[in-house]
Amino acid sequence: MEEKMLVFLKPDGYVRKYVGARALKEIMKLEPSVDYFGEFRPDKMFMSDKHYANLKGKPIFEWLIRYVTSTPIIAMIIGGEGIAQKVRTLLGATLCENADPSSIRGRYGIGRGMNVAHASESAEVGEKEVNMWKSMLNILEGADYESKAREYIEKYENYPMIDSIRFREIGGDLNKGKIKADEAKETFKYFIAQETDLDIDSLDEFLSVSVDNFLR
Ligand code: IDP
Ligand code: MG
Repeated sequence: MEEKMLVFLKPDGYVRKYVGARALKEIMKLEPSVDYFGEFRPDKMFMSDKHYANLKGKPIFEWLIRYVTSTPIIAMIIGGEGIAQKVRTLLGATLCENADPSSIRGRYGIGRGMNVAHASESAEVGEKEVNMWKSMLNILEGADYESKAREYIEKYENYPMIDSIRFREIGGDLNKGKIKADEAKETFKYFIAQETDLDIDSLDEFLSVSVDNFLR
């Protein structure tokens, strides 16, 4: 049965242009139908009370909401036979260090819960999330969202990328107290500036969240 699901590039996948394009390219190889593709800035209330409401009370919850609202995201509604399971297999396990090294999260995640993209975990969750998000997104009848996705991939698939292992090394040193938070933040800023076309001065909260990711 054709099922629908929600996928979005989280702030690291949005800011690190090659990483996001690469993740989208792998997903598009599954040849899904594309019902929506676009940039969107979710507000904190929507993410905490709706999208991630089931995770309320978890120790990572406050950090998670800061993370996913630290920049805009790229949201996508896609469809296909068994699509949720296929995309989840491409993504890999939740925590980057546990994910298969050939998976999207294993290869491209900054570390821990900074893991490139969200994808509905099943057909049932997909239906729920698509309904929840549809009312927020401005979906235009007859728009060619598949072309928009392909244009985004083409634009960014040859962007430079800093090996995610370098982010994880800095994060590990920070976690062990070998370097200080402001030093880690400066290094992340130096890396990210090479990977993005966004104004680096607009990414201060994203850089702070990236540092805090390794301090918990
Ligand atoms: P999923 O994204 O693989 O479905 P969920 O359990 O639904 O994983 O958690 C949502 C998001 O919360 C994860 O993708 C990740 O960003 C973050 N997260 C979940 N558990 C942890 C954790 O133990 N440490 C750090 N981040 C976590
Ligand atoms: Mg989930």
